Amino acid sequence: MLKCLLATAIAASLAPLAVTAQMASAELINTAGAPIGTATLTQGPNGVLVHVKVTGLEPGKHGLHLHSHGVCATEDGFKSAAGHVGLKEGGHGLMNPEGPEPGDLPNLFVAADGSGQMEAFSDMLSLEGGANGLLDADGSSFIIHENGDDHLSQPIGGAGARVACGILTMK
Ligand SMILES: [Cu+2]
Repeated sequence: MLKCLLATAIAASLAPLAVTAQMASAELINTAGAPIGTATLTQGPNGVLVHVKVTGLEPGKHGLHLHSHGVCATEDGFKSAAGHVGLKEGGHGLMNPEGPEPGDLPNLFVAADGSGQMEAFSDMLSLEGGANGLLDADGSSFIIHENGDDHLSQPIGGAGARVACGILTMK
């Protein structure tokens, strides 16, 4: 009987995790429209876990942000993805005393063979609901920039052109 109760208690304590773990993902494309990787976001109880995996990018550091429109148009160099999620004048950068903007993320590091990965956690984001819900009416997109983000310069940390984009959709 006790064993049975324990098993039930363990099952009950594990169940909410399985039920509430919402996931969203974005298929990343380069400026030629070719697929180069995937970004995955998992909603946790106090924030969002971000995982990005790419191939075929220039080696080195690349700025990585969530932009406020779920649009990836190669014709305009991904400009129609608009600015960062939670854009705030003068507020860009993880190391900025006036920041960061919720869409700001740590850099993605790409190896000599063009492959790269990063994982990060943000308590300023949520998939749905809240001021910075990513899957709102106009959606959101992942943007990878040409250069690293210095986490301080305005408005995008000196990260340069947009070299990859992916529209976030619920999994
Ligand atoms: Cu950006």
